[in-house]
Amino acid sequence: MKRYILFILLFAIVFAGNATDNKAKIEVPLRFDRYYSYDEVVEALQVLHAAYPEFTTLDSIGKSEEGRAIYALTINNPKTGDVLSKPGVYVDGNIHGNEIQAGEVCLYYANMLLTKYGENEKITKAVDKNAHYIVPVVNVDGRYHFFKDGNTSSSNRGLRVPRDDDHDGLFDEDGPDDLDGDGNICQMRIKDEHGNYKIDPEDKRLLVRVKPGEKGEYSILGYEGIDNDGDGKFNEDSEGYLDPNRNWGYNWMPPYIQRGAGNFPLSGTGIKAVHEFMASHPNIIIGYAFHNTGGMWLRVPAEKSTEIPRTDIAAYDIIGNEAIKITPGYVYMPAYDLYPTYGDSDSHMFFIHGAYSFVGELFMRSAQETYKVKKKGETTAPSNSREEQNRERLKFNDNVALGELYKDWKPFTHPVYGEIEIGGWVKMSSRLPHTFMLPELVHRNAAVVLLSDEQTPELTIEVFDVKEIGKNLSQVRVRIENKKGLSSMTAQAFKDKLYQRDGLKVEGGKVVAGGKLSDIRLNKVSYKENKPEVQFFAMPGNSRVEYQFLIEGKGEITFNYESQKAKNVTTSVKL
Ligand SMILES: [Ca+2]
Ligand SMILES: [Ca+2]
Ligand SMILES: [Ca+2]
Ligand SMILES: [Ca+2]
Ligand SMILES: [Zn+2]
Repeated sequence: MKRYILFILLFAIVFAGNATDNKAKIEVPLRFDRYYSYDEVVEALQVLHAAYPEFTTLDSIGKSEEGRAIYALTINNPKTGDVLSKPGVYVDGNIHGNEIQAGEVCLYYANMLLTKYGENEKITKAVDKNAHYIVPVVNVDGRYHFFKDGNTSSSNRGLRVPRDDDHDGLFDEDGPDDLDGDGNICQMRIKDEHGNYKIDPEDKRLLVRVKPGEKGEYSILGYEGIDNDGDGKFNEDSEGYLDPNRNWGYNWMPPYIQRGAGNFPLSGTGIKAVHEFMASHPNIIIGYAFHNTGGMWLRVPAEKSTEIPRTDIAAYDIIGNEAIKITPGYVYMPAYDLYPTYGDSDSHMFFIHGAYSFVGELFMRSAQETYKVKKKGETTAPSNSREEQNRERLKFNDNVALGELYKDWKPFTHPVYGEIEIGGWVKMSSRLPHTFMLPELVHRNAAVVLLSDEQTPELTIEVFDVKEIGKNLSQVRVRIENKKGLSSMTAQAFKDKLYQRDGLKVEGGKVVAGGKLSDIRLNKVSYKENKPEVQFFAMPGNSRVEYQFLIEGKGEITFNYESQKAKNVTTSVKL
């Protein structure tokens, strides 16, 4: 008897141990066959930083409305230069609380750079060449609550700034309620012979609409929930809503023009923190904001009437046109083609911080929705009716996703409706790939960021011709090249004088005249009228320019091309 009790006790201890320790240990390399909760993302960043202290800085750059820390991981090889001296590549994700795989893309990118450094040539070059700034989770409260609370796949997107949606004087008083406590907000349905739905004869878990004159079996009551404030309406005022991707500084519009904009730009505490982080890293030359869903690479403008210089579009195209091949099925287009937005992060990055900016809309629903066979000779499977698509999606759930995407209908006694049923698609069922598909998604999208690392400017400078043309007077020709696709400064930033323009400075001797060699064969030079020792110009992608200077005096003359975003280059000549 005693042994029996001891055995039970031991069993209880082991079991309790397991129950409290259900969190997987987070180690380097990170895993991408699962999703990390907010706390786990923080831990993942900490273990990466601990494993590569010489290459990484981990900063808490600000706090959310609920006081959670927003982390930025900086990856830089100090042996190849100071972090601010290199073209900066910025990557963030999960600004919408439910778009969690965006965080995984960022973590994967960081993990890839650090774990493959020294082993893989491309990665080694990217780490040595660029400064990498990674903010995996912008909406930290959103990620926390998406895991912890009952949600649908598209709820819990905004910031935790209370708002009285139904103007009853109460704030966020009636959100959806996870009645069965399974972590999902599913659907409620009730038996009803006058209802518009009946059981799908082909799959009894689904409902189909009745035809005119046909007898119904069910009515759909909507999302799981009760009337928390007893006003006769269900779930009419849920958390927020402040859309963090409508709260940025460029072209912000108030809420009566655009819902969710917030009371003023950067009113979200975390949004302001991220803006300040970008501002304090003026070397950021390209930025990615990852979202879901739809399979898209979006560039500026976000609103059709805004004009973007042609040369900037050409630079975007170099990456965009390649990105759609790296991520099959994605499209590349201006953001306004999807719908116009104001105060979005990509416009903010481009117009305020002078960086090329992409939105990566991760994941195509069709990837896990369709479960159909192409007939011989067909290039794509035929598109089916909505009902047929639901059946296919459910087959995908059953036979590929191990049944994890859909909850069978279960009876529930509702305080108002009485006997109902709860069931349907769970929060992880759409907008997110099933975890077995996650590794491919994160890799392909991180590969696009890697491609833009390669396209950040690589400048060279040389003195290629020196002639003595008079007593104590020399003619010196300098050539600067940019061998990569992105300009050292966007044409927009140059035009707007967003910051000190890139340019060439001559030091040493007295520069009598200087200017661009507009035709080297005909010796044509456009001399600058004043201060010829300073010439302002950007180095566009894949470009080469020659400058000519007439210099009085002898000694060492240096030529510095200085750029806020590209790495400075310098050369000198002895006259
Ligand atoms: Ca209210
Ligand atoms: Ca539930
Ligand atoms: Ca209510
Ligand atoms: Ca409710
Ligand atoms: Zn989004």
